[in-house]
Amino acid sequence: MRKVYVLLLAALMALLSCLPFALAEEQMVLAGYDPQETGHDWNNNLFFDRMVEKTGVSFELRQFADAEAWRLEKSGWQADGELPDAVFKAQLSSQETLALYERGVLIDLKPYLQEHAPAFWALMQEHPEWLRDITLPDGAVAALPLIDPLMSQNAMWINTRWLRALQLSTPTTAEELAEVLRAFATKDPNGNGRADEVPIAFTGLWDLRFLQHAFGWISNDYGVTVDGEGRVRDMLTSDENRAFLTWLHDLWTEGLLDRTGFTLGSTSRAITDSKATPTYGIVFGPSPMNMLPSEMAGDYALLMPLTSEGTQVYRSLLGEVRRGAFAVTSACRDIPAVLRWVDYLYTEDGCFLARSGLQGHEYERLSDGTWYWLDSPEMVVDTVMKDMTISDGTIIPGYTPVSYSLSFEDEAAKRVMTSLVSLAEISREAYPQVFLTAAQQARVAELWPALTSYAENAMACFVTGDIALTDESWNAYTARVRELGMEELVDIWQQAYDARPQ
Ligand SMILES: [Ca+2]
Repeated sequence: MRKVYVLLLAALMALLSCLPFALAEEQMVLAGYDPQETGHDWNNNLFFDRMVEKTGVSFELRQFADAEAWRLEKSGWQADGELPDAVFKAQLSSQETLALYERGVLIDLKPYLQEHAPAFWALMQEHPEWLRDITLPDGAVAALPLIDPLMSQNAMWINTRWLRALQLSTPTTAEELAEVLRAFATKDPNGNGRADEVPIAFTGLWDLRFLQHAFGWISNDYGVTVDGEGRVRDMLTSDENRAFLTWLHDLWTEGLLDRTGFTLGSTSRAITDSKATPTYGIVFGPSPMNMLPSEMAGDYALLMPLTSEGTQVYRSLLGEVRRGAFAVTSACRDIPAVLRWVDYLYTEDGCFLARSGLQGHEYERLSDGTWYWLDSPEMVVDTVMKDMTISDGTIIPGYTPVSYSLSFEDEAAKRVMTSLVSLAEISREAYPQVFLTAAQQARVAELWPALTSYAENAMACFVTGDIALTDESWNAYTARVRELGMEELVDIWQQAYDARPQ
């Protein structure tokens, strides 16, 4: 009898010990896209284990490593179908966010944020403009972003060694810039006895557009800007643009702009040989290191935006908010838990955990806040970025405080970051991030390709002089741009702008 009892007890114990496994099967599902190239394998990446320790929330992880498979997965989601509880590294376009929210797949997180995502909510209170960027026209918040005040920027980097060699001061206006470029072109600042200097290296109108600021205005890649009264303006056909293109043509005629600027891509322009003679006066990019070997890059300093009639402005390439990084579905079994998990990434500790791993394991911090990797650079690339951190590849939800970027021990990186902080203070988006309706999106997709292809080509021809810029040619250009639908596009951008929450 006693033996039977023991057996029963053993069976009961076995049953009980199975319980955690049974519960484990009920784990919430976190799905997302992290491409193969990052080397991330979510089920073997320490980030997720450490997040369990920090937040007490664990997930069954469902990683998609193929972009097309992930896109198809998202497009197939229906409110009554099988859904993950939440999506991380979601790479949701604004159209996907809106469509999934409208079909009831993504839920409005707004009512939960204050209570269940206090770190995120505090940031939104401090920066209402960030909240506005992620808020749908009906007031809902369907996806959480990455917030990084030092988002990738297209800055101007000027060769300070040349400035010193020619005893020139840093230019502060368009006129002074032209003077400096002339000196670069004619006075052999690299000292090799040849006129091989390229005063401004650039790639297409895309780079040159960043010089519009020298005349007190900026525009986005759709050729529009928002004025002080909230009116969207077509800058492609504006008098300002005509004056700007005329100025560029003068620079071109004087040989101050890279002759290959309209024909070669940026990779073929980059100097990779550290022993090469420096030939570039000004380069564009997020850092001089994109175009120059590190030995040379140290000579290049950020050229602060030029001033025009007292106005100093610069176009922010991406703003401070990258949308669509995280969302919660209508199938979510525990919204507060999911938000507690993601909220950790909006704290400084969470930023470090996602990007640098764990203090004492992957990185260490000095008392002044400076942090450094404990492993060699090779180890960081080969192992830490793959297996201990998650920020590589698709954007993560979270907040990257400026202090994080500024406190990395590398001197060259610190110099670049410090410069970018000053630039960020002056920069703003020419047109904010909006949510277009499906109909608006379709119309833009219909009109824009032909319009931009025509306009970019015509403007490049005005710069090079292949088309002389006269009243007649300008009128023909503006007429064609309007004919291709610019006014309708401006209306769409205006409607989308007006639909933003106040
Ligand atoms: Ca030279």
